[in-house]
Amino acid sequence: MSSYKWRDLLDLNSKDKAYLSPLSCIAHIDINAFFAQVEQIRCHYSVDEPVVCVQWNSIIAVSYAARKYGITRMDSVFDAFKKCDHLIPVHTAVFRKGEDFWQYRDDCGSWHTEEDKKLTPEKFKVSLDPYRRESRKVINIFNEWCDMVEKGSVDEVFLDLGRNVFECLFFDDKVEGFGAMRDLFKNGGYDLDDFLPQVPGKVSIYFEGNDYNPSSEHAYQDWDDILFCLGSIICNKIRSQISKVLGYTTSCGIARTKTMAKLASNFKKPDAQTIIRNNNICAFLDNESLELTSFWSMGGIIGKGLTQLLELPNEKPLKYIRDSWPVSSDELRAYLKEKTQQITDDKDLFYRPADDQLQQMSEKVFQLARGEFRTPLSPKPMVRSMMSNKNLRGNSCQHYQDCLAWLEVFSGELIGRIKELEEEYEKIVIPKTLTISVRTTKFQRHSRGGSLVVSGHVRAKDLMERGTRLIKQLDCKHGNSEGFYPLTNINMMISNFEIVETGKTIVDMFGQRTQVIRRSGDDFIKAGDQGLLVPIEETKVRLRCDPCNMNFEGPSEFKEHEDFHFAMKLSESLNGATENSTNLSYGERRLLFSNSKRVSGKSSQKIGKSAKKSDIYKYFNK
Ligand code: DCP
Ligand code: CA
Repeated sequence: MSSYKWRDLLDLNSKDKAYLSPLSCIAHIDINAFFAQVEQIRCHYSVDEPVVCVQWNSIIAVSYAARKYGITRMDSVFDAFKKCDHLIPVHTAVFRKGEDFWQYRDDCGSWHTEEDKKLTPEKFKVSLDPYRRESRKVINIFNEWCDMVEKGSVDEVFLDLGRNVFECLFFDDKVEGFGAMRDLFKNGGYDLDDFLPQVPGKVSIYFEGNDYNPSSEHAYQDWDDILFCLGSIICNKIRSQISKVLGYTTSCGIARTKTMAKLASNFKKPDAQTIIRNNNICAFLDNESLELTSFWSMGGIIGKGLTQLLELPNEKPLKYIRDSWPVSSDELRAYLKEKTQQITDDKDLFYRPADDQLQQMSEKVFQLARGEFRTPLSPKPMVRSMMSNKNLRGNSCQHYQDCLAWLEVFSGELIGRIKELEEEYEKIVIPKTLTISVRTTKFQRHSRGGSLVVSGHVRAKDLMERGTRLIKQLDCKHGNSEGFYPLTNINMMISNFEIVETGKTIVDMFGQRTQVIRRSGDDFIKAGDQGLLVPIEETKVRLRCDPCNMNFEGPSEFKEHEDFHFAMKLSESLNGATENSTNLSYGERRLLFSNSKRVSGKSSQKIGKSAKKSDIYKYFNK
């Protein structure tokens, strides 16, 4: 008979209960050498070419091909060239001071000898936009497969596979051999507290990836093994789709908890997946030299402090925890309490847990050492503020005009991020407050903030205008003081976000108080004066498409017209657009066709390296 109950299995079907079930099945997937892979694929290098992603002189991501030469993130690009003379450094995209868009400058970088090819922090600001964009595409794939996705960082996620494995076990026609179990489930002749039947003697599914199993335990002792096996098949499919559609290799771990899944994904890189079945948890923790500080959230001072307080040995420290405190976390808590009381001088301690933390901390350590620390997956809360920041070197900001040039960059960056947020949550995000802050050579900080009055989608111009007024005030007040210029830091922050459901018109958003001209696709403007809201009674809402010079009677006609533009955009995305297309917004047209601010031959924000100037396929695919 199984050691699991029907309740444990059925709980997998609940998003709230699955992570707590003894049959929980969690995956962690991390993109290998993320920024380096993005650049390798964008620039059409092969996986065997030693690509590194560079920010100024520093390497921020090392491809696995470059790792073969012993290159690490600690190396400067110059050190890396010493280790591999055919290194392929690719600099991140950059904003140029005074411009509100980023672009790749693929023939530039600090390693070039020609002065005009060097990218310097005095004139540029790094943009991580391309990586966030790629990250979003990967997340979209996870969301297609899984109803519970937690974004860990820009390149990693946790997946609760509960519903996926449940469905596979009971309903997937391609998964054979579980007929008896399916009949039992359908007939419902069981009590939730009944134990599950024995797993079938003959199972015709196979683990995909590396089933960590050093002592060659039988593959299918109980239903958890079956579910992990199904989980491994599902993860392999998800990872294959990412690789096929986007080109990225990933590493994946499948285990009972988030912490174990993360350790498992880190176990084999690149392009691998490791399954830690419940029977093999202790073997994995003990044989693979894992310690308390190996766990996510224990890497810092707390893990180090607990290692000291618990006097953990170097050899198999987690086994030591299990053996020393075998029954419950109460013993561990009592030990920790006594120990902290013995050491009175804080200088001798890395970390002193407060009394009210002891209970929680001892439970956590007790569970971590057994691979049993269960935490729910949580969707990230929506950000409520955003900052674009620049640390300034030398004389790169020595007067008011320089400030404006950096504000252009910030406005462009923040608008890009607002747009991302809007796409991610399918909502309209309207920042209501804007703050400019500067730091002087004398380390003094000065800030000025104020409300931002915008209607509908906020534009770079809105941020720039408001920012300009604020920086003017700062400049008037402090600009002549000694030690103000050159500034050492300047930033723009937007906050106090108003979140509006999409699909609502500006009238829905602001009530029957606004007079609105709806211009094109999603671009609203207020009529009349300086952006003040005008009572609706004064005039009827006008629905108008400026590019086509057409007015519309009602929202449905207007929507139909919008759909026409959307379809045309899609067509142009495949076939190429012309400069006089009415389906492109001003910003899109400028990005695609304006070379005025660009250096020709360089790939730009929306256009891949090899793409034709009018090929917006990539853009609309994003
Ligand atoms: N990153 C960075 N600076 C750091 C750490 C990371 O800019 N100090 C960026 C670049 C990485 C990305 O974040 O590509 C993801 O970080 P990871 O720690 O996951 O490292 P990689 O994905 O580069 O490598 P791995 O294959 O080991 O996960
Ligand atoms: Ca990674």
